[in-house]
Amino acid sequence: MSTVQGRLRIAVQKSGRLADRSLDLVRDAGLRVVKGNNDLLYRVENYPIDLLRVRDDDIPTFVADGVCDLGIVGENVLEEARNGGPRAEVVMPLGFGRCTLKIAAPPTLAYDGPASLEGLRIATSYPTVLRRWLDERNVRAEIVTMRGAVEVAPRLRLAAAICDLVSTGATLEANGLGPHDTVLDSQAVLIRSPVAAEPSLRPLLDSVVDRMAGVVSSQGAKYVMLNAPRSALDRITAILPGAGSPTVMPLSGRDDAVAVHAVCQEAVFWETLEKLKAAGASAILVLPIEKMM
Ligand code: PRT
Ligand code: ZN
Repeated sequence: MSTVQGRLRIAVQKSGRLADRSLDLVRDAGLRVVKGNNDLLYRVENYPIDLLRVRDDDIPTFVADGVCDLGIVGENVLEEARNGGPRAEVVMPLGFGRCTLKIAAPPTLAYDGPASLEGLRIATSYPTVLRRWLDERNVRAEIVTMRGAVEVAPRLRLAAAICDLVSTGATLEANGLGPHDTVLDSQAVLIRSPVAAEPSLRPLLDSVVDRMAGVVSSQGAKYVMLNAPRSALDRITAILPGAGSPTVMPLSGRDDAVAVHAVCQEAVFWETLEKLKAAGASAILVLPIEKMM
């Protein structure tokens, strides 16, 4: 049995690095979120859906157990929560919350690949992920689990190296640590419960997933319109980034030129426009895409 009778539940981080973007995604999918008097639970006023706002570490379990139907969480947290029990299914990567779980160490440690860690102590908040990574490489090392401030472990002589999340690398640098091997590349993902929702709610659940997929795929995508000489059509469509097959339409009163419309999945830079122009394109328009399905 999943969720409260008659309502879907989506687990999101209450506060922290993923909280705002998670809420944005929910809103962009057309769910009108209203804050109730309960801080843990926000209601969606236009659908029978609640947002459960929790610590990110609780999200994988809530979704795996069917307490929530969907969840938004970092892959790092999801992987760390693997325990051999039922698992939440990853629906799709969401393109935000990117970071890397990395081995890092002071310069005094001569690091030359995972084997350099043999017999050492490594501090981390991700013991499960690190253990798997070391085992796969036949490295025996001792893992010290720390909830936070992992980067100070080498200075306190608690560990010879660390395994921690990095985004800009500023924290490592400030602590005199150098980045080495990558243990995991991570970003926020949408996860779905293996426990089936009530039959009456399944179409709504599918529609929320589809809408979120639409929001994610339209992010960064642009609609490009231009006029092209027929003779340069192939060259011009080849320049359009990630366009698939564009729509080509006649221009009234002109046999030598056509209008080209295309959805570009990748960023369209000034350089691209300059190349299009040099190839003979004119009247180039680049428009944002609000929704895509
Ligand atoms: O309270 P709750 O448990 O929900 O939150 P939390 O404190 O566990 O997590 P939070 O909000 O800090 O991060 C949530 C998720 O954001 C993580 O699980 C990752 O998936 C993702 N994320 C993305 C990051 C970072 N980037 C990141 N840079 N999580 C942590 N960091 C840390 C990093 O470890 C370093 O200590 O931020 C610090 C700054 O990083 P640099 O490299 O930019 O200096
Ligand atoms: Zn957490």
